[in-house]
Amino acid sequence: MTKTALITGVTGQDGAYLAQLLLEKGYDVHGIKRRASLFNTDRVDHLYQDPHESDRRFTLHYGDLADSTNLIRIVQQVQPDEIYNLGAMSHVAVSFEEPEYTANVDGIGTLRLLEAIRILGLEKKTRFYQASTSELYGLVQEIPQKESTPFYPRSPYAVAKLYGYWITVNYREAYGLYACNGILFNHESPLRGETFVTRKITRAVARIALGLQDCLYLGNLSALRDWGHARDYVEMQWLMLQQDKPEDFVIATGVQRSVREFVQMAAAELGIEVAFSGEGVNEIGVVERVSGKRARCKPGEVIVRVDPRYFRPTEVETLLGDPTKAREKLGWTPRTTLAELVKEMTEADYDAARRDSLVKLAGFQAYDHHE
Ligand code: NDP
Ligand code: GDR
Repeated sequence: MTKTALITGVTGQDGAYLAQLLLEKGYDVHGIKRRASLFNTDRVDHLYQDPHESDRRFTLHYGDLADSTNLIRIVQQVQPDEIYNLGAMSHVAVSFEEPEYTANVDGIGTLRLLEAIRILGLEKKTRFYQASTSELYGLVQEIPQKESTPFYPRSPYAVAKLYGYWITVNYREAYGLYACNGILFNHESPLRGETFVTRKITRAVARIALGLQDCLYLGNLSALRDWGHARDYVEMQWLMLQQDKPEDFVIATGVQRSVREFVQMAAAELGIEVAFSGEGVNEIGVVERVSGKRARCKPGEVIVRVDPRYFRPTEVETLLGDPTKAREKLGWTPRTTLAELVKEMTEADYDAARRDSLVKLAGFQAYDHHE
């Protein structure tokens, strides 16, 4: 029997990887996308199937986690075996600017989906995955963090996700729903949004190497994170819904690095050695050595500076996950090392920057010439 999955947030980083994985596993995949004034389906365009194709297995529906009538209608129409709730206002810094919207979408949005399952009498049929987060640990109470570590959220985003976490647990206990939380630590990829720190770094380093940008402005360089690859983490999201009974799992690599170290790793991929000096807002990253042919910058150039506008009112300084339970019960281990992740992201951004650079330097002329 073909299984049917419904993914909220299908146009996001994880949604794109998960949709691909489920299609490969033979699922019929439905995704919810938001109406926007510009195309917003770049990440899933390669999966798009014309609505006129008879054996279409990937379908997009307009919808929004802020609209319960729409969610109920889509769930009724799709009758999913599995719902993956990945949709969210997912940027921690932006949640301080849009706290009420974040609570509505990330917190109450989760409730709306769980209620849709209940209202439609699908408690026995539909399994539910909630995209919970290491941000729940916030001001950490224990190192490393595992499933039993107490939460201490530090942003409107994390507080909204705390509601999403507990309402998922509550519906599991109250109504016998197969509902699980994946407590995922940071996971990245070439599809990561450009304003999250890893992608901001790999994109900037590539552009600096090619002379398209002079300097990268960052906030807290000392923040420590446990970074994995999104492709590995969506596999776990699926695995969590295939067990005999629903449980919550921490998903992490167990390796921690600072933002500063991430910059150095990404720059090194392109032959740029960066040394940091100074303190606080005066800290700078300077090119110490350049090797190979890919980077045009010179030793002595300042390519990283601190801009306090990227500081958060309350920061999460350190996160490090303990994925022992996932390894033992799901047989899950991350496949991609941090070094491989940094390489993949930097190479992808270097290719993109090279295209920009070619267009800037010769593109229009070359185009005219060939016409
Ligand atoms: P992205 O920001 O890349 O994607 C978020 C998705 O949610 C996008 O498809 C976005 O649509 C959609 N969305 C935003 N607001 C709404 C709304 N009101 N109604 C419906 N959909 C909406 O996030 P990721 O893919 O990185 O993360 C997926 C989930 O996992 C999120 O819930 C995130 O909070 C959580 N998470 C992520 C981690 C990470 O490190 N990546 C770690 C732990 C948890 P649009 O494309 O139109 O903006
Ligand atoms: P995070 O990811 O807040 O952990 O949330 P982000 O990449 O935004 O920040 C990581 C750390 O880097 C510091 N930082 C900067 N961050 C950004 N975005 N821009 C900067 O210029 C910058 N300089 C330093 C931050 O202060 C922070 O400490 C991500 C999201 O995907 C959430 O949805 C998810 O729940 C968590 O990961 C786990």
